[in-house]
Amino acid sequence: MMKIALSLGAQPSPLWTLAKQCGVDRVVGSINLSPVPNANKEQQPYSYMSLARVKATYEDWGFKLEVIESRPPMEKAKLGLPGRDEEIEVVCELIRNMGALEIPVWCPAWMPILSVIRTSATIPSRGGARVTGYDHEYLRNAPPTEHGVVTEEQQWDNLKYFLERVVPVAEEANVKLAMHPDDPPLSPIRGVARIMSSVENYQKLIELVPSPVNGIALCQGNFTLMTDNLPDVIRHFGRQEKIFFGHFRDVRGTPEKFAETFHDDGQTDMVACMRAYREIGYEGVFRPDHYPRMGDSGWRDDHGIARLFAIGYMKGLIEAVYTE
Ligand SMILES: [Mn+2]
Repeated sequence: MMKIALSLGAQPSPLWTLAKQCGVDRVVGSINLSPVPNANKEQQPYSYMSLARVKATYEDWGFKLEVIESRPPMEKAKLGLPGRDEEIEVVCELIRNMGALEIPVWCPAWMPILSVIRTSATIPSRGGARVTGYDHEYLRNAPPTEHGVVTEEQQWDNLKYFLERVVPVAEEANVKLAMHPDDPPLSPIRGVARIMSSVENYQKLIELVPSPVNGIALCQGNFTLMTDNLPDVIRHFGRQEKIFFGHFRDVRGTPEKFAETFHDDGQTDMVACMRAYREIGYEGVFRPDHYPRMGDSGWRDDHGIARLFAIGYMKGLIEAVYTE
């Protein structure tokens, strides 16, 4: 059965209490993994001891640390620049330590330079809630980045170089690699290729360096923009045992123009998706993500109440689908 996890920062907060009260027992670790200058190896955030303390703190509140979604700097690796081997060594160190601590999944992403792009965080949604979105029209005349044209071919070369070094370490550590899609799944943007943007390219990813640990984070908000039949895509990768983690969320629109939505208000058949996860025997965690900003304008509660809505929706859907 799919299990619900929440992304929670490594310091206890009122949200931890709310999550527990909603019956969430699993977390996706959100940790700053940037190397600390002038610190010794033991003091780095990806050291065994640092990660052990994070895991122990979650467990003090009754949370099992299922996934680490934070990433150390990987920009040189993504661009194939000098210094990439040092970045890759940090990634390998993180994965070895996760394995030793039995943290089963790491979620990398491969979006050089531009990362996740939104053109607005204040799009009006239901009842005055505000959501984020992307409209490529605003980037039509955007200048190229300082890196000029970055081709898909270069990106595949750099990703292959990265995976050839990281996958054997992950196999040894028994840590699964769940690659998050490009957000938006659109390529190129401002001259920069974004290769994790199509179902075909995801198949290419898992065949690039074949391994039981080389797989997918099925972020529904991105994948639903790559296909008009997300349940089929879930079955396609599920049959290959390649879905290791996911984000349970929805959008309305196209890769060129979309807005985030509440779970019950998007374009995707969420019930059919949940049935697909049941059919493939998915046993890992999913977390909700990209919550609408609820409440009156100006009222900030760090998305606490929208998370509660998302958890309730997911719990109800899981219970309905897994008992029918
Ligand atoms: Mn996502």
